[in-house]
Amino acid sequence: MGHRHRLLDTSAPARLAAPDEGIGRDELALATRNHGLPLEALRHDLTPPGLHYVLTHYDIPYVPDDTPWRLTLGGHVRRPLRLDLADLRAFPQVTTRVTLECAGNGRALLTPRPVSQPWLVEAVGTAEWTGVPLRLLLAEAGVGTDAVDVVFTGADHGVERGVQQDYRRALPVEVATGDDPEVLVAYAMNGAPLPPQHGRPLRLVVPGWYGMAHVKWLRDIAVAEEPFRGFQQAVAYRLRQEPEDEGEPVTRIAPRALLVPPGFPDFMSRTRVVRPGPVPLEGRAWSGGAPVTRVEVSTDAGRSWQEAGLDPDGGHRWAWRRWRHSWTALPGEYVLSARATDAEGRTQPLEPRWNRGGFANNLVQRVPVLCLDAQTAAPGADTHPGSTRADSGR
Ligand SMILES: Nc1nc2c(c(=O)[nH]1)N[C@H]1C(S)=C(S)[C@@H](COP(=O)(O)O)O[C@H]1N2
Ligand SMILES: [Mo]
Repeated sequence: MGHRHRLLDTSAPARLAAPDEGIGRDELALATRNHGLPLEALRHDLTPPGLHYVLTHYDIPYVPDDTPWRLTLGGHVRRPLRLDLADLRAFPQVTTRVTLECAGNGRALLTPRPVSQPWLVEAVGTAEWTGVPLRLLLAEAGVGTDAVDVVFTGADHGVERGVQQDYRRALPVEVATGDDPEVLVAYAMNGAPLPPQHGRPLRLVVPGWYGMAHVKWLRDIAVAEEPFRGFQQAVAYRLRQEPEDEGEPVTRIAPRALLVPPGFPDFMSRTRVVRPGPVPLEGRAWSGGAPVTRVEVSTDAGRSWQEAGLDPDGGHRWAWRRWRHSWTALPGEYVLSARATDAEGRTQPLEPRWNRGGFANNLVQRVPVLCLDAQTAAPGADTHPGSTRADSGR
């Protein structure tokens, strides 16, 4: 399955930040390459191009439009395949609306902070992905009866904690050949060819699973008769308390609800400012394990909760659902939160659940809000809200 060299001595565990260590230059460099969804864009059913979050471990491969692309499908199969984009388009085509979330979403809210891409809560987006069901390609190739894993390789290459590698991840053969969820080899996003940062020209889409499974720039699929032990499977993306733990693999997306932050923001703190009176609250909720069945809202930092209304899912099982709640704001300071629960009773914690990689932290969001009294809240240009909290620098 390709070669792997060690550039450095060992694959050191990912670093944890020291108790008072701020975000460093290396984390800042990752954060400027890998951007999140601006939370106000939660208003869109489908995330507009460019506002969907992006996470890329190494470099975005340069794939000009006229580049011939071959997807190979081999390993333990009866008939190895070599497919170009026209071959893939000749297979039945499926379009699925999918909410994608990075497994590291929420990482920077953990203490101690695992040093990596420092997401707060914004590593999410929803798109319509069009492509070929993976199970049809595997059926065409004929999967051996002793198959265990199906391994997906991207065209990007890098070195991570001393291990040089192509980005590579596997799915259990039952998931790869199953139809719930229907895994796609996708060639379009929102009806257009994939943008470079989202995997042009081909990517895997695994509805309900965290982002790391959705291999971009997909160039090879290999059926394996032994469990895949590559870096992104056996070293990264495992829930561990100690570096030497074997850990549980990160798989499906834990439930999460997010609010569209109401009112208007303070430039530096991003504290929200609202005027007294009715403040409609809305947001999105999703879960990769089972459909979201309940969203609750709190305006007092999680001390009390009220039931929010859930919009119909519109038949989009794998996409986020809109929720709404009406709130009447009185002058004062608030912390708003929303909490999702799914059909199997999974919900979101009020205290973070820590693990070394900072994965699957679905801690409830906290949105600080300042409601001004009616006088200071008068709208206008260059008025001074009268509170130091809302009076930003530029
Ligand atoms: N080839 C390749 N595929 C990849 C990655 C990568 O670095 N290389 N990153 C993964 C991770 S960790 C995430 S969260 C998603 C992000 O997908 P997006 O950038 O389209 O939102 O892609 C996944 N697929
Ligand atoms: Mo990710």
